[in-house]
Amino acid sequence: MATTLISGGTVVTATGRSAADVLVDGEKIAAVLAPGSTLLGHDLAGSVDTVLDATGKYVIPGGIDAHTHMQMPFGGTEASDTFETGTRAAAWGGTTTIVDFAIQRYGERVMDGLAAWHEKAAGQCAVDYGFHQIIGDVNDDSLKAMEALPDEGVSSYKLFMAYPGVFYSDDAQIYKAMRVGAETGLMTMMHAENGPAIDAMVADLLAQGKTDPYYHGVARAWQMEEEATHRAIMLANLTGAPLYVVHVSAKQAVEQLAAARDNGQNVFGETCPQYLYLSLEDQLGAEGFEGAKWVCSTPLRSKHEHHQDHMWQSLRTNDIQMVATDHCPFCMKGQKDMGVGDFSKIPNGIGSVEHRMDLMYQGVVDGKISLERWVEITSTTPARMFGMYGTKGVIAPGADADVVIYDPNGHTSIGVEKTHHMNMDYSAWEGYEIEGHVDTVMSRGRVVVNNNEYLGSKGHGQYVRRATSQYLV
Ligand code: DUC
Ligand code: ZN
Ligand code: ZN
Repeated sequence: MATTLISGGTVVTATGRSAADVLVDGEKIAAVLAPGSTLLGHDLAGSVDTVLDATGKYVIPGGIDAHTHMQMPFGGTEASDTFETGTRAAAWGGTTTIVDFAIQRYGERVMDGLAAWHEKAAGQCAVDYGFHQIIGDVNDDSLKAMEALPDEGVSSYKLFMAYPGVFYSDDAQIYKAMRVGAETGLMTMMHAENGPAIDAMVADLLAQGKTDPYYHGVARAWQMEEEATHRAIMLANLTGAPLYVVHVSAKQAVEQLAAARDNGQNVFGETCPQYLYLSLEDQLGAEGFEGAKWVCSTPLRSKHEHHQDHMWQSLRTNDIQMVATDHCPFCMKGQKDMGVGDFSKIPNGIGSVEHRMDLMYQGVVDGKISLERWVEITSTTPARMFGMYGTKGVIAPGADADVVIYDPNGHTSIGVEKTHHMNMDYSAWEGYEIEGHVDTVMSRGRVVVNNNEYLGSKGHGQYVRRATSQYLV
């Protein structure tokens, strides 16, 4: 087994930072040592196969993006990143594990959906991957199948309160699924927006001739998110299901989660970089059809209502526990442009899997979060939340050697022609300048990115069988 010493860096974990060398043996971290340690009297650096110099840099556990949709069929098309291109872009950005969503569509069986997603991903991925299970048709058969998900290494499932006629579950279905989820030890993930009311408002806006991308944000008002979040919390309270609300964007939804947590309920919230940096006015309201680039759901919120500042604050105070991307990219040409003249036909989603670690590191530079919190919300909490901790999410002996060397003195310019490796014809983050740089990325002991060179390969990434969430009580 090849050995590597990552020497001279500052190891940063969710709980602190220290000068330390990291010894990697094969696919695993073998030791975290005082700088310059010796092995049986020998200089360690002289005894290993490879030395990676991390002097002046941070050594962190690889990022975990717990919310992606590679090649997801959606909105009359399919997300433009495949498992191959999307995980390669993830690697470029210091993300060494993704958790994607296997889909059971209406009329299909759950395990057939899961098998189909295994088929799409197997042999394609550059970094490791796991699956959550979308239950798009809650019925007796799918409720039974949910009980078997832990045996498949799937410890979480997702329901939608939005998208009637596609993935939508009504309250009775949510209640039934949550009961099974609670008994089975699954984390219930929820897309919390009031879909039927949104669809009625979309029809009203279109009838008034309001067809621009901006109106996507108007129709999916914060009230729609707050109401659904509250309803999900109440149903979780009733059934005893632990609840994880995905892509939280409205400060009122955060307040619902915070109140429930203060009340002792086991609920959690995830946000995404777009809800921290971007807004209804500046992006969705861009000239002409440009706003389509940022059509995603939940939508970008008004900067005048200060949702973005509140979201950063919620990350600091742990009212929101982690950051994923909801990576669901579509190209402008041939995909987003299906919605010219009708915003409701624009495929929902933006791509960020490559930039999450950088965008959140900029939050450290800007004084919004601490260095340790950066690691916690991008790697350690996702690992704990979704049953991977110990193997992933930490720099410690026995963990997978998923390691990123991050240079705080480096620089990253984001743009479709610059650092972009996602399969998209635009960047939602065009022009963003990051005061830091992903220098080296190791995935299970193999260097997959080094000094702006890709060294990984399709098929290196393995399926991660996930255990029960550490946040279940
Ligand atoms: N929201 C998106 O923007 N895209 C995929 C699905 C979702 O809920
Ligand atoms: Zn969603
Ligand atoms: Zn999603």
